[in-house]
Amino acid sequence: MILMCLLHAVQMMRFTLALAAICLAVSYAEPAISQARTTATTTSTKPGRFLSLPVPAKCASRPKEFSYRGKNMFLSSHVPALATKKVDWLDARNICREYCMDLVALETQEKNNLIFRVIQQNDVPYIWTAGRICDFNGCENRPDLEPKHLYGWFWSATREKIQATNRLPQGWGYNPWSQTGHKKRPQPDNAEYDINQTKEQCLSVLNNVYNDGIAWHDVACYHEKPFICEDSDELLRYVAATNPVYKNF
Ligand SMILES: [Ca+2]
Repeated sequence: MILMCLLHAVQMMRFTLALAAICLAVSYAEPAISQARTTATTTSTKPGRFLSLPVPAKCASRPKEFSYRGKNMFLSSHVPALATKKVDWLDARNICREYCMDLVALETQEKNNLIFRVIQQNDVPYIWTAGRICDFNGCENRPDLEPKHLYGWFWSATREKIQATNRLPQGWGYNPWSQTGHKKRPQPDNAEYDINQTKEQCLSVLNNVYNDGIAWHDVACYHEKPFICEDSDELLRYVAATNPVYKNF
């Protein structure tokens, strides 16, 4: 019985991962507007990209720089193999995922404060987070996500919704979205769309790029940035269930 349940769980996980890979194959990555393309090349130059599956040996030896509530994290620029790497949003996710991690999700003010401190103390100019706007296949016919710029954002790592962008999030003492940007308007502002018709679909934390302190910005996903990875319970469970050698992480 236990074996059957385990097999069922593994099958469900495979299905979920396959579904996630299909749903997010259309995801592209981006950073600050100052690096915006000026041509009409509006989509990724790397078509047909998918989410990566975890690599058990990398999961077992993943970098553990700091942790929050039992989840290990690392800043890519502090890992020797990744120190000089700046990558687009999907590449950042996939690098994390090979370690059984994903881009960091900032669900609470306490966790957001921790990540803001890491950025401040290490003088990091910007990072990618797991935040993305739900505007790909599977996000249509969802009145709860409309209008998208207010209600359509979510943490791709956990598929958890992000609270309305124009209000103080419940349980927070400040709105993490910047109140300014390229258009001198509150974020998200989809500003790059006016320049080259590239949508700002990914969530980056920028460090005072617009003299606005450390704050959230919607940015075009093709921009290349360092990133913070966080343990993915889902991927760790998947690897533990499918690879008896890696039971304990
Ligand atoms: Ca923006």
